[in-house]
Amino acid sequence: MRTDDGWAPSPGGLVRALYPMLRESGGTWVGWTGDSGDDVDPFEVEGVDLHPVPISAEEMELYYEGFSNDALWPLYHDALRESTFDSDQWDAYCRVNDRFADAIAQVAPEGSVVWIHDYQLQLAPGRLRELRPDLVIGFFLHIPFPPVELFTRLPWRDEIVRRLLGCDLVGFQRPMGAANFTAAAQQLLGAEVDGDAILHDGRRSRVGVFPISIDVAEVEEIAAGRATRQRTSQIRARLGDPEVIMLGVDRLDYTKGIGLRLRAFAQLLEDGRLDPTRHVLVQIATPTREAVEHYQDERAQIERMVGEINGRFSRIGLPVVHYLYQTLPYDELVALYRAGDVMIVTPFRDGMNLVAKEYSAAHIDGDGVLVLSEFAGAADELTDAVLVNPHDDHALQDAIVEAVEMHRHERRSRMAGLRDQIRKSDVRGWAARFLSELDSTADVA
Ligand code: ADQ
Repeated sequence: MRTDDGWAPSPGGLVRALYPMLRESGGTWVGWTGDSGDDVDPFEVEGVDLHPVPISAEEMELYYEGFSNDALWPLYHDALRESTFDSDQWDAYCRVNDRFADAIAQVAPEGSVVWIHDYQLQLAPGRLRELRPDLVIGFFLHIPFPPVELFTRLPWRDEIVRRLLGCDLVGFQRPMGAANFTAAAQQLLGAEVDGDAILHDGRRSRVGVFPISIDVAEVEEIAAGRATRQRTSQIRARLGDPEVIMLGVDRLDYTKGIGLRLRAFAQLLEDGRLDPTRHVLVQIATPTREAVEHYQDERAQIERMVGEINGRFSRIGLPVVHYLYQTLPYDELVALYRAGDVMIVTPFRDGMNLVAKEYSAAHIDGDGVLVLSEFAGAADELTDAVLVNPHDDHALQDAIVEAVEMHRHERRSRMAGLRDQIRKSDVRGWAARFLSELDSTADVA
């Protein structure tokens, strides 16, 4: 990303995990600069070669906001909203994917390893395979891969599966994603399945499960810092020193179930199971995809609910819901995690959900309770959370009360379980495991 001092690695777990690896191996990062219309020559940052691929303002609208975020995103998240299927958007998606594949084909050394990420680039592997049969190609999908019954709504479904099969290894967050993709390849392309491999068109592609994680050591280090401890105490004081601080941290996305959480909180206050003088909710919502209509609707709905709850239950100077529609520095987020006695993560569907893992990593004090939707990928691993079906309002209300009233001994024992689990699966380990499987896959192909 561009900063006042020039180019710098973007913040975020993925960059943090992959950047050191690329620096060590001397690899190249092919990506978009973040500004439409940018046409920048390749350059180097901290020993990593960066190869920018330009995307125009019109393509941003059709390829990114349109096909990626208004067709694929809702469809891949249980069709929570109606997808827009528009052939102009699809054409732009094809064009940008081809441009990425062409750029990679130009820079990749003979026989090298290429790792392509996420739903915006599902067509790139196929084109790259045609251009460069010598390469070892892996792909990782950060979001769920939907069940075949939903996926087949997509007019261009065959092409997506066919082009993904240009890979040597296709990785998913959860076993369900891998199973759904394999079923789609069988049903749509008549592909054969041999163990964890899909055979099609004379090629063999392996399918694997690689639950992503976070940089645990980094979060722990920030959490342990003096500045964070001070900030955490300050946050508690500013909130009026309530008995229990409940916390939600999400991109403001309709998949994240922020509205469900607010509704459950309001009902608990209404029924007197929570007390506005003792319990507060802090909801941090990161601005995201603001040009897409579904996101504008979601924001309006959430902000209305926050207003209603505060109007009904707050006291002068002491709101019961503290809502920020802001992107915060990571340090501030970690201080908030530490301040949160109960973290509520209630997506309808989520590939993984790193917030749940960050919260657990930040609780170096060994206390705190995580309420977690069964529909987040993280639920497979974080079994010491209070797991809940967020579609069931009574169950969600009960889960929140259980977390708020949980005995200290149980809280500590569950948090120890959560922390043990995330320490076993750091993001560097995730990347290393994917790349080593990719390497071994290519050997047997
Ligand atoms: P996301 O849908 O973005 O990721 P998530 O995994 O929770 O969801 O990651 C959000 C990240 O943004 C976290 O690292 C968090 O710290 C950060 N963040 C959230 N709110 C913030 C704020 N207000 N200010 C600054 N930072 C904030 C997609 C998939 C997930 C999958 C990840 C990684 O949808 O399911 O876990 O990719 O594969």
